[in-house]
Amino acid sequence: MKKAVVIIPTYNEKGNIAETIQSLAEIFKSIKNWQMQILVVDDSSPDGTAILVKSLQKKFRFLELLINKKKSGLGGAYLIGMNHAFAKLKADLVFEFDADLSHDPKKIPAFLKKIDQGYDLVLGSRYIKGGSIPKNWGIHRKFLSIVGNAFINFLMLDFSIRDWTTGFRAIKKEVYLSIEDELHDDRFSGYTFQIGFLHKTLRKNFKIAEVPFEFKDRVVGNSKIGPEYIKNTLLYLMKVRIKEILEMRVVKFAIVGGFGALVQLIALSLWRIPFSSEKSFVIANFLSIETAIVSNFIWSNLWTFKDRKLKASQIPMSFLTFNLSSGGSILIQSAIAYFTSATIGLKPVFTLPIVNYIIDTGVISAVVGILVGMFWNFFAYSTFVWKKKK
Ligand SMILES: Nc1nc2c(ncn2[C@@H]2O[C@H](COP(=O)(O)OP(=O)(O)OP(=O)(O)O)[C@@H](O)[C@H]2O)c(=O)[nH]1
Ligand SMILES: [Mg+2]
Repeated sequence: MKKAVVIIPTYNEKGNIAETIQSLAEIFKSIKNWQMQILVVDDSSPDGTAILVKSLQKKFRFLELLINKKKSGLGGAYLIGMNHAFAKLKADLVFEFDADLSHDPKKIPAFLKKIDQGYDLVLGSRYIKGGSIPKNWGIHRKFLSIVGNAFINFLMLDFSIRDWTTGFRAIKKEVYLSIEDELHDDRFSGYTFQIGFLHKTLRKNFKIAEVPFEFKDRVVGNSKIGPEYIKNTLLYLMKVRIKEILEMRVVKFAIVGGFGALVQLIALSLWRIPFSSEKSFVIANFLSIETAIVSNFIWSNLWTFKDRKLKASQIPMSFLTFNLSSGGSILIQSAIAYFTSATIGLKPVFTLPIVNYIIDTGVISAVVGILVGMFWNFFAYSTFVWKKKK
């Protein structure tokens, strides 16, 4: 039979832990196809939570206790707990569960059902049908929780997960093993652990499901969550997103292209020093374009397409192809300009306020030309110059 361990991190939960364990024990009686266990991870709570848990072990055979000498934060407690559950207790699945009666133990069979159906991680969700946050929460807290989650959805450009910050979860061993190495980082010691864990699971394409539950406010004891939580979580998310976006090839391509335009302008003013006469402006202009092309080629090879980096022997031919591809984009832009003037003609469309600049069909066709040209360049670079390695 498969084994599931419910991990409960505790810090000063003497007033809650007995009732939490009792209510879990009730539910366990109804679960037939999973062997259920509880693992309390206490950070040597000054209120003596661990002493109480020890006395409860006599009554509940399935109750395990781990004691941390130092306060290690929520993430630290879960890391130690998961490691113990999977390595020592030979669990196939763990639950994350709060000690303060906020999570509904009656929902555990619904989580297990999702796991049996093939999901890898199940979230207890307050923001899907059937789930809720406490009615008595102040407008401030409701706003923060709802808007915070919506913000994360937009930041991630992922709307498949409704409750990113929930602390009620079921996690399969495979998920933990595949991201374990990335979790031993100071940033994950606190509440950031939850968001970081979920983000990494999502990126590894594990199957995630949500089960609704009604979140109950804690009645006894103090919340350990502080304003630090919001700041750290947002900082963490912004950082990983910026990193992810900068790793996208199109974004690198656009940055290299933008930088190339700047190089071209600077090169033009430099080439005009040796080629100073009016007649030789065309030469200076050509050389500045070629300088930008060289810069684009180097940065594309070192950064945009670094996973397909060219061998030294390939560089001369590839540079020629690169030049021809870039020339293709000039041809496309010229063709669009010709087509516009020959068919629609150059007509004013609207005037930009303040600067009084007239946007005519010529300007619009140039913008379209640049975009189509960029599209062509990206296509040509990735198919002809930096071919996919087989
Ligand atoms: N071992 C350990 N447990 C912790 C630590 N911080 C929080 N916990 C436990 O983690 C669970 C969630 O903490 P809470 O303070 O209830 O956080 P919350 O549920 O987001 O906030 P509230 O809505 O105010 O209850 C509880 O069981 C806490 O006792 C810690 O540093 N170490
Ligand atoms: Mg709580």
